Amino acid sequence: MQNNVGVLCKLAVHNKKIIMTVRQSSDMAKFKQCLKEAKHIVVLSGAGISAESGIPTFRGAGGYWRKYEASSLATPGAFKNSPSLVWEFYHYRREVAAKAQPNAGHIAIANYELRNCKDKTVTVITQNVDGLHARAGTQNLIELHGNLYKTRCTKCKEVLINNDSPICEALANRGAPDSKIVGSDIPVKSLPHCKKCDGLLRPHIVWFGESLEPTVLQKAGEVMEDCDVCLVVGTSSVVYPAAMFAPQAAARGAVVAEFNIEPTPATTSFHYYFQGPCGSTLPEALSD
Ligand code: BJW
Ligand code: ZN
Repeated sequence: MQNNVGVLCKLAVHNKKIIMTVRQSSDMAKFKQCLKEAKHIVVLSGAGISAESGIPTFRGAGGYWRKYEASSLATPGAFKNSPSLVWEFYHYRREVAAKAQPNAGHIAIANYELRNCKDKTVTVITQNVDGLHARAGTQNLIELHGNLYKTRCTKCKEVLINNDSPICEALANRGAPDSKIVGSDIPVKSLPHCKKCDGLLRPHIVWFGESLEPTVLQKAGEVMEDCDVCLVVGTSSVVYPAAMFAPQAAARGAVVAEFNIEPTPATTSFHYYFQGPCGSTLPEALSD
């Protein structure tokens, strides 16, 4: 891997751009030294960390289910318009994620936390809803956008863990990603319902246009504010508020390293960039 790739590190905070005189680096040995000296470490992850577990990312070729862009179904409007279609989509994703296994990237992070928890804090802030960080053994975990295996009642708002497969009888053998399948016709009464108040259940996931849970957002803000090193892993850094976390940390002086197969709009804001599949780059970065 090339050292000192020679990109000036631009730190953008809101619309103010500060040009720093440091050069972006891909010097793994130097980054590992920073990690050694750090006391508070945050890993901010996105869909790319689960790509090597076979879970499609949101943007790019894999980000379609049937003819729909995944992000067009992750909206309150899509659920209002067709709860049946949106439940098929989430049923499919629940089944895919349940069969997937945490990969070398998830495991490297979990093992790093386990080895270092006596003298450092290591927090994973994930945008992912697949549960793979927790299954790899990560303890200190903030799930910003919810979880595929939690439901929320649209009426009484109760949030419950639900690992049923299928989540209801009517969704058995549904959710195939085949682009020739048109529409979805499961009657609302046959979709998952609340055992307490009989309200329609929805996935406990933050859709576009919805606010993140205030307590979750506050906790994430606090650990980002405290961290001295941040690893930004497998995220396109285009979805807010998560997209601003790492550039803000870099702007106040934290060391930020990005791990991605390709550059993102945020890459030039960061001190280190490690290009490649994070199932390979993370085990190297987080080994002793
Ligand atoms: C690899 C790899 C390998 C592949 N190794 N790397 C400010 C400005 C403009 C807009 C807004 C703003 N503030 C809020 C908004 C609106 C909106 C937003 O951000 N829109 C943008 C798209 C412009 N945000 C919201 O609505 C948020 N709510 C909010 O802020 O409320 C207040 C508010 C509302 C409206 C206006 C203003 C304020 C909520 C966002 C919720 C996001 N929800 C989703 C779907 C739910 C989860 C689900 O169903 O699974 O979350 S969207 C989707 O994107 C999902 C993801 O968590 C999220 C981020 O995607 P991610 O993880 O980065 O994945 P990809 O696919 O984009 O990237 C994968 C990356 O991996 C790529 O870079 C690859 O190269 C890389 N990769 N293989 C390493 N092996
Ligand atoms: Zn209810």
